[in-house]
Amino acid sequence: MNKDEIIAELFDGMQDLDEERVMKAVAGAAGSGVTFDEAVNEGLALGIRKIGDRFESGELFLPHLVMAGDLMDAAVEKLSGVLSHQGEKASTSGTVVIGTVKDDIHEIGKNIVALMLRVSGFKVIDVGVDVPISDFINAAESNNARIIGTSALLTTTQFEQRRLVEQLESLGLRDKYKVLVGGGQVTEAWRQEIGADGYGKDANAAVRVAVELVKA
Ligand code: B12
Repeated sequence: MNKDEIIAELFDGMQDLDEERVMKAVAGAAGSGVTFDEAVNEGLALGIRKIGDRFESGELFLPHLVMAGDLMDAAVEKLSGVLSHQGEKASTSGTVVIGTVKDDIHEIGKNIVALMLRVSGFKVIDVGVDVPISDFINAAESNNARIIGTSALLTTTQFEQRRLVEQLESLGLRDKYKVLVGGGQVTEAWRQEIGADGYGKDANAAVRVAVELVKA
């Protein structure tokens, strides 16, 4: 399969929750010319978003989301071994604390961002999912981090990203850290509204913005 066919297979296989098809495309990715970022962002991630849309419209149910999550995890894990990551290298090494905010257990996107930051030269402290703001700050303080990144996939949990900025301000720590936000419905407009420093629409953008933030 060539690059376009691999991307199409990853997309279709994911949106059909067809594990065999996805894994066959993953195995064929090496040597096809597809990059890790293209396979994830243009193939798998677009496919899993279709699953989300069909869940929202009532056509699919929670077990389908769970299956989609597991399939995405397995595919990304295998792809990361098969393909090399092509991204901007951070010239200054910096530590990033990253996690998914409280009451939110979505971790696939956060894991991809963490992986891409690592291969781009950052030290990454992944604090996991369903993480209270205080834990992000404690991890940043004890690891001498430069950036705190939060992922939020639910409209209801996005507000935790605002709370991080407020909490840092009230502790007198706002200038010490660059705050990076991302996840499903998060936008540049939201970043501006809450006064965060950077927004990444996908893992590539996350790395690019993180590199700029450590330079600043
Ligand atoms: C898989 C999935 C699940 C899985 C997650 C498994 C796992 N291990 O993570 C499970 C089954 C657990 C799940 C549960 C639920 N889910 Co869900 N889920 C999804 C789904 C289909 C895919 C999410 C995903 O992995 N996308 C792929 C990744 C690659 O994309 P991403 O997360 O956006 O990440 C990229 C960027 O956003 C960015 N990024 C991400 N994080 C960060 C962080 C930083 C710092 C930066 C810079 C960038 C960045 O880079 C990433 C890589 O490119 C989405 C649909 C969708 N449109 O996203 C629904 C979706 C997010 N879920 C939804 C809902 C409603 C739920 C549930 C409430 C369902 C229920 N009734 O129980 C629960 C909530 C559980 C909880 N408390 O968190 C809704 C949210 C609606 C809303 N606006 O609030 C969505 C949008 C589906 C829908 N259309 O209705 N879900």
